[in-house]
Amino acid sequence: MAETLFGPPPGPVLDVSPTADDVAFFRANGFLAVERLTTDEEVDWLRRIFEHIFDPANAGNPGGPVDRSGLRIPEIAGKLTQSFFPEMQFPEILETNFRRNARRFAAALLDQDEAQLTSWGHMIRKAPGGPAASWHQDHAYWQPEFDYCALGVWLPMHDVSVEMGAMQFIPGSHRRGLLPHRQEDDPSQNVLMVDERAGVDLSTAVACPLKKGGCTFHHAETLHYTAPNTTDRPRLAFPMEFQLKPVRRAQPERMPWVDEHRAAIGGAGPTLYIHDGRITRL
Ligand SMILES: O=C(O)CCC(=O)C(=O)O
Repeated sequence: MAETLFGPPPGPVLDVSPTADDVAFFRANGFLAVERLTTDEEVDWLRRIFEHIFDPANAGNPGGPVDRSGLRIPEIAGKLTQSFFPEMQFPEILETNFRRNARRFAAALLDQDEAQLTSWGHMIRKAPGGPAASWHQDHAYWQPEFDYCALGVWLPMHDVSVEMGAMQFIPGSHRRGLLPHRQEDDPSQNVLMVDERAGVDLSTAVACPLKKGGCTFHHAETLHYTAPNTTDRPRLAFPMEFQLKPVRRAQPERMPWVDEHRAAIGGAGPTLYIHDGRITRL
């Protein structure tokens, strides 16, 4: 049974929509920073859920955080931990300003019917001293057997600086399609980075520090990165992915880094479609 430990999302209701300039900027650059997507009250409420999920006292619960720091640097000072699909345990997340406004933006930015877009969320905690999230495209993490139409929205639970791990993007990289990636760590860990052969000019990167209540959007093929957290505070971010139902391809896409991960964990497993707190098979 779903927990209702935190009650419904607090008011006030806030409705925001993208401008024509926002849409044009996203289409040209593959990302967009939005000054306010939801209220401070709602971010505080989401943060309480976030801290509950990441509380060591709740370790091992369904949806509990997993270590995504990799094995490469065992002595790393802080961890990067991630909890998948918090809306399964707390479906009231689906009733937030955050999700409603983000879905409206996603429909306009992707030029899709809002009713066809579904979401899944994950929460990422980068502890003080926690590692970078290397340059990657989200699509690189997905299944070669499917085509996707998707974007991510990234909502921090507080003001976020570049030093804490704000999002950074390579403008226009979404127009290059899926780029070659490689396993940055042991393939069992599935920590990906774009391959040097892709020839990415990192000098064009744009960093997007945010005030609480603000967010960034990025296309599934926009290269993005977050720096190591060199502050003394944990960086808490709640990304949500919006997508059309993935479409099976006639031939799988060539994604050798996915093959490597599958081999390391003993196979592919069933392909699941996680949508709005529900799971079905694709
Ligand atoms: O939160 C981070 O550090 C990385 C987030 C990310 O890569 C994403 O949301 O796609």
